Amino acid sequence: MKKTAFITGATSGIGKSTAIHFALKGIRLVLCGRRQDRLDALKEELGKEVDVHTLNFDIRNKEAVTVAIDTLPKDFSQIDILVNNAGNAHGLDTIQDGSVDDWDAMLDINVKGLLYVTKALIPQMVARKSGHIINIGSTAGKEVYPKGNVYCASKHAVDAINQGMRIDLNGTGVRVGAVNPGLVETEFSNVRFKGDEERADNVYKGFQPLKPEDIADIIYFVVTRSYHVNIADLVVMPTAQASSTIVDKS
Ligand code: NDP
Ligand code: 8X3
Repeated sequence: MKKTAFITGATSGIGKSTAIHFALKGIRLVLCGRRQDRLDALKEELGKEVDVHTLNFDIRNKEAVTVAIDTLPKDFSQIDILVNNAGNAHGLDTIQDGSVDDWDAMLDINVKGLLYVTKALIPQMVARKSGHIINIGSTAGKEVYPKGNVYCASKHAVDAINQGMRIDLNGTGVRVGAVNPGLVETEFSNVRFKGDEERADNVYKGFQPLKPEDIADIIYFVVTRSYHVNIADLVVMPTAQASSTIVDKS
């Protein structure tokens, strides 16, 4: 029987590439995001390959998350794979200059939103004694970089939650693991710099960054291992990157 994946943040970047990769491999999809036009376009395109259902909610809205998941149509209600991907950085400022609104956004989306979605989907996985949760962390969750403060904190929290989920779900049959990318060229920096495209483009200039397709390929690898194999925590960087702050742009 075909598996069904629930992907948050499917309208762009890593989530969108994962949706495309999964569809081409025959994995049915529940795709989430706030931009309805993009959800519609994905449904139209990927619906040629597999069954696709879309959900439009702001992951910060606890009630909207719960209602969306609780009212999934019957043929999409069994979720085999959850990719907790929705997230972004907002701003790049010292802690003394940072915006409280940016901090709220990062903690509410990257941490609390991930928890709301997971909380709503875990019970069915535990009841079936099967399921796979992939948490998209970051190298920023392994190492703090200058002005990264709260974004790094949010991704360190994802790292801790990933470990905690795996510990607590041990023995239930549900697999839990994280994929932690370094620099991937997506809309990430555009969001971080609030639409300043020149500043966003500069982040990826002078070296070959990862493409969202690279991460999608890795996520597909992670979810297609034999059942007794759980990739618990995977870090992937561009070859030109050695750490959050060391990137060869020569
Ligand atoms: P993008 O900006 O391209 O995609 C972010 C996705 O998250 C979009 O689909 C967006 O959908 C969704 N999203 C953002 N805010 C909300 C919200 N409030 N409610 C619902 N959905 C939301 O960035 P990436 O693909 O790069 O980022 C995906 C994940 O990868 C993030 O968790 C990020 O932290 C992580 N990551 C990214 C790296 C990079 O270098 N790009 C490196 C390491 C990790 P919409 O706007 O339609 O709601
Ligand atoms: C995204 C990678 O280094 O831009 O998590 O924070 S970085």
